[in-house]
Amino acid sequence: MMEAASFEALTVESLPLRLGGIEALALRIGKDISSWKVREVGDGNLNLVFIVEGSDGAAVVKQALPYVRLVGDSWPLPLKRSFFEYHALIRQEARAPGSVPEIFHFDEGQALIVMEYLTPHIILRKALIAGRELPRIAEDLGLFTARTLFRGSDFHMATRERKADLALFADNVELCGITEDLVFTDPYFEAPLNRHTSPQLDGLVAELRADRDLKVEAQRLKHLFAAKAETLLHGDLHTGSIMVTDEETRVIDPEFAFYGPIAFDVGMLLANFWMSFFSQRGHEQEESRHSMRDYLLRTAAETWSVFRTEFSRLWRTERTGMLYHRSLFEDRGDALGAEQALDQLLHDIWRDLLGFAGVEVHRRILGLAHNADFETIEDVDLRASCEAAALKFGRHLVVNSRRIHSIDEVNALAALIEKESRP
Ligand code: SR1
Ligand code: MG
Repeated sequence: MMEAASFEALTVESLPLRLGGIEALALRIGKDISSWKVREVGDGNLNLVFIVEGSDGAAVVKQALPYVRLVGDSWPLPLKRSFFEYHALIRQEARAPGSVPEIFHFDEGQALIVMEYLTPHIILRKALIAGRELPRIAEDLGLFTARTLFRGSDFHMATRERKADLALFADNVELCGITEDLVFTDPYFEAPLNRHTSPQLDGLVAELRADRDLKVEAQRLKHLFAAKAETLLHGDLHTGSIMVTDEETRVIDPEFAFYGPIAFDVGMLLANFWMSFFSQRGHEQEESRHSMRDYLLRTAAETWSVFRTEFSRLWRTERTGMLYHRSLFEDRGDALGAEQALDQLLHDIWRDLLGFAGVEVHRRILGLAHNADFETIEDVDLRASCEAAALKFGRHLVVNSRRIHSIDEVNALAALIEKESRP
C-alpha cells in the first residue's frame, strides 16, 4: 500500500511543482507550470490562501495549517478542518445551488482545497467599509441561510442521512471549541488573549463583565449552541466569509461547519451588518455615510424578511423529514396546525438570533478576533466611541431578546444608540 505523503505547508515557490500534477487544476489554468504565477493572499485568522494564475485561467488553493495562523504554533489546530470545509461546501452547493465557489479538487492529507477563483468579487466586509451598497446581498443571503439551514435539518432530510451527517460533523470539535470559548465565554472575563480599545473602553468593559444578566444569558446561548443540533451550520457566517459583486454573492470558508441551532448563522450574519452600521461613523471623514447606514439597516431587515419567506415556503413545500410530519397536519386537513408550528419555530429562531447577534458583537470588540470594520478606524477615540455604541446595542439584544418583537424595533434601537453616541 502506498504511504500517504505527510503534510507540508505550501509556499509560493513550491506550489507549482507540488500541484502541477493535479489534472483538475492543470485543466483549469494551463499545463505549463513554468508560466504559473502564484500569490499568497490569505488575510484570515487560520489558513493559507493562494491565487494561482496560468495561461488558461486561475484558481484558488486554500490550505489549512496545523496551528492558528493569527496566534502561531503555540495554538495547534487540526488539519481536519479542511475536510469539514470540503464536505460543507458540497452540501451548501446542493442545498443552495450557485451560492459557493466551485470545487475542483480536495486533498485530505495535505488539507487543501482547489476551488474557483472568484473575480471580480471582493470580500463583503471590505466593500461595506468602503461604503459600497451591494444591491443583492439581502436577497442572496436570506435565500442562502433559509435553504442551507432548512435543507440540512430534520424538517427536510431523511433521518438516517441527517444522523450520519450529524456524526460526521460532530468530530469538528476544536473549531466548535474556538466558537464556544471566543464567542460565548472569553469576552465576559479577562481571558489572556482578549484585547479592547484601552483605556477608552475600560469602564464599559468592566461593567459588561460584571453584568450578571448578560453573563447568564450568554451562557444560555452557549448551551443552545452546544446542545441544539438542529441543522448543518456554516458556523462562521460573518461578512469576511462572503464575496460579492453588484450582481452576485458567494459564501466561502465553512470550516466551522457543524450541527447547531438555525438561529446561530442568521444571528451572526445580522450582527455583522449591525457592526458595520456602528462603524460607519469612523469611515465618514471624506463623505457622509448617512445613506450607507440606512442601507445597512435595510439590509438587515430585508435579509431577515427573505429568510422568513423562503423558510416558510420550504416548510410548506419540502417538509419531508421526520419533524412536524404532514401526516399530523396537512394530510388530515389541518394545514393551520402546520402554520401554527411554523410561527412558533420562527418565533424561537427570532429570539435566539438576537442573542447570538449580541454576543457576536461583543466578541469582535472584547475578544481575540476583532474585525476590520472597527480596527481600520485610525482615530482611537472615534473607534472607541463607535465600539462603545455597538457594545451597548449588543448588551440590549442579549438581555432583552424576549422583549424585542420586530426587526424594525432593533433597527430603531440601533439608530437611537448610534445617534446618542455622537459627540
Ligand atoms: C482563532 S480563530 C478566530 C476567529 O477566526 C475565525 O474566522 C472565526 O471567526 C474565529 O472565531
Ligand atoms: Mg474564515
